[in-house]
Amino acid sequence: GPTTSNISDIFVGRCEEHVQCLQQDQCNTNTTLRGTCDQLWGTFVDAFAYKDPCQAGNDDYDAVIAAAMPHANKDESLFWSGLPKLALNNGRVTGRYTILEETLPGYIANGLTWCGQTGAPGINYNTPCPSAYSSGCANETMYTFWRAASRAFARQATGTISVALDGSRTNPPAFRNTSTFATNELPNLNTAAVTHVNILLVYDISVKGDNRRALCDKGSIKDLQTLLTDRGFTYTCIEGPRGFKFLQCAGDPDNARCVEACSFAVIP
Ligand code: NFD
Repeated sequence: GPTTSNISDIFVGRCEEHVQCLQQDQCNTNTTLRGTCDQLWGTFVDAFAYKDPCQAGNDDYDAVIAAAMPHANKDESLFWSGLPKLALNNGRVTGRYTILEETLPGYIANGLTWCGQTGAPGINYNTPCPSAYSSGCANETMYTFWRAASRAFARQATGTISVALDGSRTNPPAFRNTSTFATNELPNLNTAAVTHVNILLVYDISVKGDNRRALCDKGSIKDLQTLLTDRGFTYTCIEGPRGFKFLQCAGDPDNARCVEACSFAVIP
């Protein structure tokens, strides 16, 4: 669609929510705002207004990210790839993990649509913003923002990091080497600060039949492990981490896979 209506109100409001810690369950991350939320909106507009939305510069959002650095505590950074529908995207439910969408820049921007136009008023509120997947739009402005945010999120990660992948998909495979995770996050991990990588292969309980399509020692996950080893990281890999199964089961408690998981509670 076009730029989200009332985006300036939403942007500043979400920024204030994060900085003032108004969403109580979401106050697990340090906020990192330099200046005010109104100033951050101004910096954000400067990054894309009056510009062709398909010709963003790679560094157009660097000032935005510098003013609102993503932050996660040691051992709590969680990257995800291919999982927006598996209970992960809004981050409220991930407890001891922090995803980009819970940090200041990710919280503000998640789910918003925006793009510029060369003519006044500089922001396109009327016609659909172009997709980064469309031809000639490799430098699409929103995706440029997410790349910048993802780079910064990866650079600040310390200790054990985790990556959650969709273990139930085959095409693309669970680890897609063209994903933001592969191209912007993995290469920006600080090899001196990150000690270990925890791969979480999440299986989708809504898939009929065998949902364990990816395994730790096979296919794309082996490729990922090779990349990690080459960069000097040790790793572990978990097939079907329980927390992510319970998250899905909370939303679909009668699913046969969930009933099974709780059978230990039946007293004979
Ligand atoms: P994904 P990922 N062009 O599930 N992140 O590894 C355009 F336009 O495949 C967060 O790529 O995982 N959009 C958000 C794309 C967006 C493209 C991007 C592309 N070539 C990255 N590829 C967000 N919250 O919106 C992917 N997308 C879009 C961070 C598409 O909307 C996350 O914190 C898709 O639903 C995570 O650590 C979404 O990006 C990692 O990068 C995710 O694609 C996930 O990127």
